[in-house]
Amino acid sequence: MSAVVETKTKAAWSRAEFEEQLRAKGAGYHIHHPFNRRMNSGQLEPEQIRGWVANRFYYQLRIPQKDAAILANCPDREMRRKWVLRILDHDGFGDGEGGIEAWARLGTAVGIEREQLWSLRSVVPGVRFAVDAYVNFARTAPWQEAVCSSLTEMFAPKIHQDRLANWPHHYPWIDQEGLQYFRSRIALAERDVEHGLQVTLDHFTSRAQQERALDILQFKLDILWAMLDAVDKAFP
Ligand code: AHQ
Repeated sequence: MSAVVETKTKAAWSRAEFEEQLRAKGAGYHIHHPFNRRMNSGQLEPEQIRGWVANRFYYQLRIPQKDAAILANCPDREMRRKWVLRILDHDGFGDGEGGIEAWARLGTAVGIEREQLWSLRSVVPGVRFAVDAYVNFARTAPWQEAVCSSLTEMFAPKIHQDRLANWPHHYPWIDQEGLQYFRSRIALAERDVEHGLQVTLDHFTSRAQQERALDILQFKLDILWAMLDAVDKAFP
C-alpha cells in the first residue's frame, strides 16, 4: 500500500502521542551537528566562532520578517496578539534593545567589527539560501504550517544552556557580557514553544495532517543543519 494511501487509512495520534512524535524529531536537531559538537567541546578557533556568529546574525536578522509574514497571513487576532511578541523580542521596542542588538553585542564580544557584521559580507551562500527558504516558507505556507516550523525551538533551551556552560571555560577570550542573548533566549523560547505547540496540536488533527507537521518540522531541522554545513565548510 502506498505511503499516501496508508496514511489516509491510519488513525490519528492522540495529542500526547503527536507531541511525542514532534519531540522525537529532536534527534535531528543541530545540537548534534559536528560543528556544534566541536563548538561545545572547545575545539573551534576564534575565526570559526566569528564565522558562526556572523552567519547566524543573518538568521536572527530575518526572524522578525518571518514572524511578520505569519502575522500577515493570520486572520486570528488572539493568535496575532501573542505572535507579535516575537517580533518585539528580536527588534526591540521602547528602551529594550531586542535580540538582534544583543546578537550584535555577541559579535563585538567575539571580535567582529560592528560594520563588518551588519554589512553581511561574511554570510555564505548556503546560509543565505537556507534562511531565505525559511522566510519564503513563512510567506507562502498556511500560517499554521509556519507556526509548526518554529517548533525546532522545543530543543533550543538545551543548546543555549550548553553555550552558557561551556563557552566561558573553552573560550575565555570572549567577554561573557556577549552571552546575554543565550541567557535571554531560554525563557523566551519556552514561552514561544508553549504557544506554538498549542497551535500545532490544535490544527493538525488527522493522521495525514500530523504526518505533514512532522515533515514541516523536518524541513526546518534541515534548514538549521544546512546552515551549519555551510559554516563548517566555509570556516574549516
Ligand atoms: O535565537 C533563536 C531564535 O530567536 C529562534 C526563533 C525560532 C523560530 O521562530 O524559528 N527559532 C529560533 C532559534 C534560535 N536560536 C537557535 C540556536 O541554535 O541558537 C535555535 C533556533 C531554533 O531552534 O529554531
